[in-house]
Amino acid sequence: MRVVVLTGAGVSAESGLSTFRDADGLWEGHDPMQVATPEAYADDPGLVQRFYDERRAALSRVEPNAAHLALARLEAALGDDLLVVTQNVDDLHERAGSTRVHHLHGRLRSAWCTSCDDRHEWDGPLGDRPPCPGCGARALRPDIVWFGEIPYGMDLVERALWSCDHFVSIGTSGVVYPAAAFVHWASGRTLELNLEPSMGASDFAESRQGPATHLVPGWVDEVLGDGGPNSS
Ligand code: BJW
Repeated sequence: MRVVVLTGAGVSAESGLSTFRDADGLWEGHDPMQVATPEAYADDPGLVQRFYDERRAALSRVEPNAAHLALARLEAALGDDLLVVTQNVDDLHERAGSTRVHHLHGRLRSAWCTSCDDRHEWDGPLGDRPPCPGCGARALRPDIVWFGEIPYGMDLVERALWSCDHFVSIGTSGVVYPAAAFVHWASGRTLELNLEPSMGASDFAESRQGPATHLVPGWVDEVLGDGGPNSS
């Protein structure tokens, strides 16, 4: 049984990380959607770096929740037959124990040097323009996919979707492409788990509403008890 799980900001909300489009989604009076573009970075790199420096620092103050842990439990049972594709730039899936995680929109704890094109694991701020550990240029930017940029690893994601038996979308509003289209590319049964019906809820074979910390452990129990590798 091959399973592809897509996660969005809602899966990390109960860990204390803000979503993008819910009521508290503003930052210093700026809409995050206006900050997450290459044009915004070119206009005011300091502002954009502060936005991501603050979010990178916040990672050390939060912990994975029951939804992240349930997905790690699913990987322990399914192994290579599970792929978690996350739009999130946090590291809560990994800290919960998941290893088969693909970050479609990049990672906060990675810095990309626009001079030498290398990427480096990064925990501190970038706003003070530290030199690239590889080439020394002061050209490090957040390793984040902004609007108008190409998401990472689309080949891998497409292949996984075309051959999956189950596609489950968790905690995403379904307004940002290409992730919003994955439900149409998935070959298997489709299920949405979200606090409220997303924009594309009617495209899924089934849609369940509630907090991720409740819905995801329940769904994992179902998969492992019915048709999972432990069932006869
Ligand atoms: C809970 C919960 C709880 C809350 N439990 N649930 C016109 C038409 C179509 C497309 C386009 C268009 N114009 C431009 C485009 C393309 C554009 C796009 O989609 N724009 C739309 C706004 C229309 N997309 C792009 O530019 C992408 N690139 C691209 O398309 O390249 C072309 C290409 C594609 C493929 C192959 C080859 C070429 C890039 C998109 C980059 C997105 N980047 C961001 C910011 C960077 C990351 C960061 O800073 O963190 O990524 S935007 C932001 O939105 C972030 C997120 O990953 C992404 C999705 O948000 P998400 O996760 O869904 O969060 P929310 O807040 O929207 O929703 C949270 C949900 O959780 C809600 O539904 C809540 O109800 C729920 N929830 N608590 C369960 N406890």
